[in-house]
Amino acid sequence: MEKGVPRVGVAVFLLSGKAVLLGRRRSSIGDSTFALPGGHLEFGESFEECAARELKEETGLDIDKVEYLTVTNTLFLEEPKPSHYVTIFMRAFLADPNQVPQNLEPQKCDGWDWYDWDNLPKPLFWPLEKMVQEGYNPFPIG
Ligand code: 8DG
Ligand code: MG
Ligand code: MG
Repeated sequence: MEKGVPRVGVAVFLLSGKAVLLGRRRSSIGDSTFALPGGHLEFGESFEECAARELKEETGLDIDKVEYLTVTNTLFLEEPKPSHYVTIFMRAFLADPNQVPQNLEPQKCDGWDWYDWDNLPKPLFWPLEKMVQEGYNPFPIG
């Protein structure tokens, strides 16, 4: 196996009511599975800046109340291109609740939609599926 270096991903739980924004990936990693918006941390960025930039690039949405939730250390060895990600998970809300997601990178995603946390689509991107199975909940308490 050709070894690269670990990379930093930032994934965003964008929440609206009981729902979360997901899109079906078109990628060498997790192709055709439903995943959170997000991408790679760029040089000099804060996690919050990366979250806001990726959301804007991928969905056109402006986000608000961006905060850190958790981190994972994940090996994608079964993928066409084996890779290793340290992924920072952030939570955010819509800056304007009337804004509608657009599919601005159709080569990377089939489209964005809201899914109730109690009724998530299948198959989820496996790292996300694992978090859900372990009982992870991104919603604020109370
Ligand atoms: P970029 O060129 O826009 O910077 O990157 P991207 O094409 O948008 O990257 P990405 O694959 O969407 O996200 C980077 C990595 O983050 C991804 O390959 C693996 C990791 N990652 C997880 N979970 C999730 C998730 O739920 N969604 C996203 N988008 N990435 C995730 O570990
Ligand atoms: Mg991106
Ligand atoms: Mg992405």
